[in-house]
Amino acid sequence: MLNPRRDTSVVTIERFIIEQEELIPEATGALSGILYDLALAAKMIANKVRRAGLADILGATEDQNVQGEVQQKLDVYANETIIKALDHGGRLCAMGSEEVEEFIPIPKKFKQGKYAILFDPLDGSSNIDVNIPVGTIFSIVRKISTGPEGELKDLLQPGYKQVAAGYVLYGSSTVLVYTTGAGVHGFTLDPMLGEFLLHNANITTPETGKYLSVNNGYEQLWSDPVKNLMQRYRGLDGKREAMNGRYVGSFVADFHRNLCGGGIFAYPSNAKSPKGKLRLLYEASPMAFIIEQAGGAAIDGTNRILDISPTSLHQRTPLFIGSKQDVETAREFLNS
Ligand code: FBP
Repeated sequence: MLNPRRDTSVVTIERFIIEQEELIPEATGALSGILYDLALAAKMIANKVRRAGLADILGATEDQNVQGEVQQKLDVYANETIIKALDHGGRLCAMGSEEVEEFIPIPKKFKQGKYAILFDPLDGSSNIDVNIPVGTIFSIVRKISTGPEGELKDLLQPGYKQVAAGYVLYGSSTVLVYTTGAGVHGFTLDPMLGEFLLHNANITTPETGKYLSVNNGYEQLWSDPVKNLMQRYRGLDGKREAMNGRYVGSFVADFHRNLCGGGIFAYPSNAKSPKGKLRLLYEASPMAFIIEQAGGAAIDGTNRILDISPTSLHQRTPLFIGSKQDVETAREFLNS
């Protein structure tokens, strides 16, 4: 239980992480160290994103990532910045990134650690060049392999095994939101101080939401149960008030709005993408951990996202995530 006496003024993320660590007697500081390094990487990426139009960082590279997407220059910068911020601290044994096909081992010159991390370095990268918010998503698990070095299996763990998850939103301000399983906490980067300051401890999301975030452009490719579900959310079957349609096309931005204001983000499977689009390990699973900690829910249509056992690093999953009642409605429509 967090210190009830605390007001939220001038609490840096470092101070907050230390205080949370003190609540766990067996903590060694390794997880705290990873969270510090991520906060530093986020500041560096925010700095680039803020000046994107000025610095030669907009536009695409000639390369494609494992998803077959053209890599944006900022994708590459964000990916390298996170890897360099994390690889030498002696806290990690393996990394997995949306931008790298294979798992990323820790260079032999650095000490191996007891955690592994998965991340989407720049989510919503199709929005970079048009100045729409983008984000970074991360998920941290414990090392389970018994050998001296990390292995792929350390990354392929079901979501309920996560010890921490979070995201950074590079929007009108830069916000970092994370959980270590003891509530969800939000920090805003003060560009003058260069510090992430606590703006909201113990974030919760409403039971029933007002925002519907889905790409309607795929409607003709949806199954009938999905079409009927969307009719319900839109209030077209007369069973509820219509939800407000809001879709930025950056998962982190859509998720953050709905976390704060209540709502549902849906990326159903469709005839062209039978597994949906979003990746389980570094998009759906970390956000599922956060939303459940905030009182919401996340399913693939039937299963709890956090119970899905991953079989490959970049596997995709359909996703319905947000306010508990709205996710329950999805489960009813998609399993009747
Ligand atoms: P990446 O940019 O990390 O590949 O993320 C995928 C993403 O851009 C999500 O942020 C977003 O919710 C979704 O794809 C948008 O997809 P679509 O354009 O098909 O609606």
